[in-house]
Amino acid sequence: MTRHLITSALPYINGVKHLGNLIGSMLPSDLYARYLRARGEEVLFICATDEHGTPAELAAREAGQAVEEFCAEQHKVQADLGEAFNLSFDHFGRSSSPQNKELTQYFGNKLRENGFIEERVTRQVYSIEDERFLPDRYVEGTCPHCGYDKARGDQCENCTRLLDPTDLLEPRSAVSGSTNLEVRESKHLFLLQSKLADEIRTWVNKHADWPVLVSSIALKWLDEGLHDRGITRDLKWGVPVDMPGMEDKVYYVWFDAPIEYISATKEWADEDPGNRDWKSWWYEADDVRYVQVMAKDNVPFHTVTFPGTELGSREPWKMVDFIKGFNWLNYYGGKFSTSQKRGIFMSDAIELLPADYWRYYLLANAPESSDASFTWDGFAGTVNKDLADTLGNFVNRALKFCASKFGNEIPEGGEMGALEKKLGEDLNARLASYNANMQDMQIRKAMQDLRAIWVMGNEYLTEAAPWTAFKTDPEAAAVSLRVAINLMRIFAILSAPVIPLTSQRLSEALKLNLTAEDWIEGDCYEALQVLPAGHGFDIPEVLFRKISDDDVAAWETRFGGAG
Ligand code: B3M
Ligand code: ZN
Repeated sequence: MTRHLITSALPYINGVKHLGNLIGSMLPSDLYARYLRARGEEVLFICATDEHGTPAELAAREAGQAVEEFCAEQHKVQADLGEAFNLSFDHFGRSSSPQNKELTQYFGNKLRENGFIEERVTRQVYSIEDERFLPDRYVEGTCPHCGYDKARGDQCENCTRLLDPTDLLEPRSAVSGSTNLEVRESKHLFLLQSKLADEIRTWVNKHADWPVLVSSIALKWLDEGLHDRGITRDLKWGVPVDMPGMEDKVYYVWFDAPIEYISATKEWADEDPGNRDWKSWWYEADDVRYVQVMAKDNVPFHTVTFPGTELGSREPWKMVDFIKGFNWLNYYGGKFSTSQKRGIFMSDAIELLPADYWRYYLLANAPESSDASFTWDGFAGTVNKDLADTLGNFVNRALKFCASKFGNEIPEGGEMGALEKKLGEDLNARLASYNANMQDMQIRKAMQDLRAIWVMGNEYLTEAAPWTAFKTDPEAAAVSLRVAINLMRIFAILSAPVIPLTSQRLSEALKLNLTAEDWIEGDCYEALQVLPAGHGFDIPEVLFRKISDDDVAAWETRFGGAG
């Protein structure tokens, strides 16, 4: 039996994540994990906060906190928001964990032993007042090409030319504004990716099933030629380099962050060592299918850099089998931005509406084949049409009508006929497509299938018309209500990976005791007959409230809309 390892790209620690981050990795990986569990598969779903690097240090400084304290607090904030959105991680770890320190140092030493790491002396800008080396992008000054006075040491945003910090005129520290800078020499570890390039390419080429978005980014990087990369930094916050003469250095955040996928698995196992084995998921793990989910900017690090680390270890570490990459979700055509606080953040979203509204909207509009744009109008349209009118309305009107005519249990009498046979066949076809799209992680297509399945509920009721049938043929009305309530059970099960909370509410209203392992296996015509006459139900509160024009106007004002 194949076991399934799923990792979501690790959200960076520097603040609450926005909806673009959510749909770029965490939510689609959760959908996939939930789906596979429902199909009875063994799943390990891992995520963590990515905590090292200069942006974390600077965010902590801005918050007036020590970086350790800042990260601990932000980790908790992100873990709580993950729970609020029902992200079903088996473990939500921290890249600052002792486990990650150990494994990062382990990989560093292995690579060095195997001749893939060498020491080189680099020249870097040092800020005397800040008492630190400045990463290139934290040196600011005037661009020598276009005169733009806020150019960064790595690139001029105005003319897009790539720069070296020493190219800048009147350079200053972006941390403090100090102009008291000098260039100092510093010794660093370099990962000799050029030596691994052929092996990495061979490995990439073995994965013909990767989405074009992913393989094209990987091949572009390989085609441009892999440069040897500095993998250490002169910072205090990070995994310390445990090599002589390197005492003041830490590993570069992009070196230790992917290793945290492994380390987080170890964190998970260390919580229950008698019952959990991290290594069997990662080492000589031939029975594991490993799927990673991420936004497109992270693809190079997962198709080239991290595989290079694994290959260079010369040990049989589990390498990724399938990568699902996403484009950007924009906010009114512009970027969501954590640093500029533009767009909608997970904390805002959950305060406005329950998780399922966002989960469904985001998955149905996932930026899969191209970038997508969030607008409040679009959001309201999807929620009102699909969730409120199609799914919610079907449930409430059928249950209410049934209760008023037959009481709060499934009515007896009558026989299923041609209409129900056709419904069973239509369901079979759609479910096959839904299963296939879920397996392939074709998220939008899967959501179209789910919506089409919901639509069958209203279409069935419209044709069967129990409200008119009741007057002349109460048995016929009883059949269609019985079938409708069984349909609700089917909806509750098939919708669970997408809208788990609503599914749970339906399960309670229909007294189903559904678990995360339930699915509709086999013939849907049979599934239409699972709940027998006499089975009791409650009428749930309205499942989804409609979003009004006033809501849209208010939220556009609050969050900034088109303007
Ligand atoms: N932390 C995502 C980002 O901040 C980055 C992902 C790491 S995955 C190992 O862009
Ligand atoms: Zn310029």
